[in-house]
Amino acid sequence: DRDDQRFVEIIGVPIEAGAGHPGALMGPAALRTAGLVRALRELGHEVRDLGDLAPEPWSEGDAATARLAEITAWSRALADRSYAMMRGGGVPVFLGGDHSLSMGSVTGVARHCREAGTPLFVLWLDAHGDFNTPHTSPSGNMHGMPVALLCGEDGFDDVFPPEQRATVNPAHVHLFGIRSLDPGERRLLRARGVDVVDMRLIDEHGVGVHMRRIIERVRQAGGHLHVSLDVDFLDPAIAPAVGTAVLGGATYREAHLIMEMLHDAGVVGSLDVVELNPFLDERGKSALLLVDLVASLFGRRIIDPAVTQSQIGGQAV
Ligand code: 4U7
Ligand code: MN
Ligand code: MN
Ligand code: MN
Repeated sequence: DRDDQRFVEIIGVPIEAGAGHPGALMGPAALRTAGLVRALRELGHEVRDLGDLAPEPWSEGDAATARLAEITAWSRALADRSYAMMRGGGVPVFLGGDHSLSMGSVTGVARHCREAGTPLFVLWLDAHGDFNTPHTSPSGNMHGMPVALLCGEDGFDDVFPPEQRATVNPAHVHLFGIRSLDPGERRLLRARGVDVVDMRLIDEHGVGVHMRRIIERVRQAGGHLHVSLDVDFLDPAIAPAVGTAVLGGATYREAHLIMEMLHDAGVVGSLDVVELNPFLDERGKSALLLVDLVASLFGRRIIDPAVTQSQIGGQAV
């Protein structure tokens, strides 16, 4: 009886080589345990769980070389899989795993959008800008670099040689919830014209104002919106399962409102749920919250909006 049923394809990407703390490779399992597939099916969607991605074996060396080789193997395998999932016509949902996986997931989406002539927009829900390059990164951790790679910055030829790269226009990237930027990435973000909605703007205007602006832009372009949800976007009090907690994150209601607005706009074509570190969770509460947020993004609501509207006399809410 719903008119918004989708074909949702879920794939786990248990990678943690991009993060500073181990544990994120348990993320896909925890999200499944928390009921992600069931929640989406209960909403009436057709859901296929493809299990976890398995890349080709990578070569070992010293620690840093092995990490780069591992991330390269995952990124290339995931980009190919993501592209194939897009061609299949469903909504791919990528379960992390650390945020370096978005190098692969979004590259695959971008290859498809380029071919289809569809403008690609990215909404990056995160405490961090993730716009470091190997030259600017203070930590060397690649989960702090995916947006830079996706926007075509230099220093990533090991991950994708130029012919495998599919980039996103930095002017089509919206970073949202930001409260921690390193000096190098801040300079780069400004130079490339990336839209940064930091927590200060959210406090002053509320999330609704900026979400409406972003959604309207995607709609008018007839674009595809890829949403990348880093658990540390949320306040650590409600989502403690992160290795990179930053105080002052999004509240429960702010996060739900964002998901509800995105659902109603019908613009989201692909999703990453990343950086869940179940080793650091408290009785599964972060995983359960993420499942609730994904359910909101796919149409769960408290009450049918038509009912609410009749109660307030037909005024648009
Ligand atoms: B995440 C950091 F220095 N910027 O580059 C870095 F603060 O995917 C953190 O958003 C990156 O969690 C966090 O290491 C990456 C650091
Ligand atoms: Mn982050
Ligand atoms: Mn991130
Ligand atoms: Mn993180």
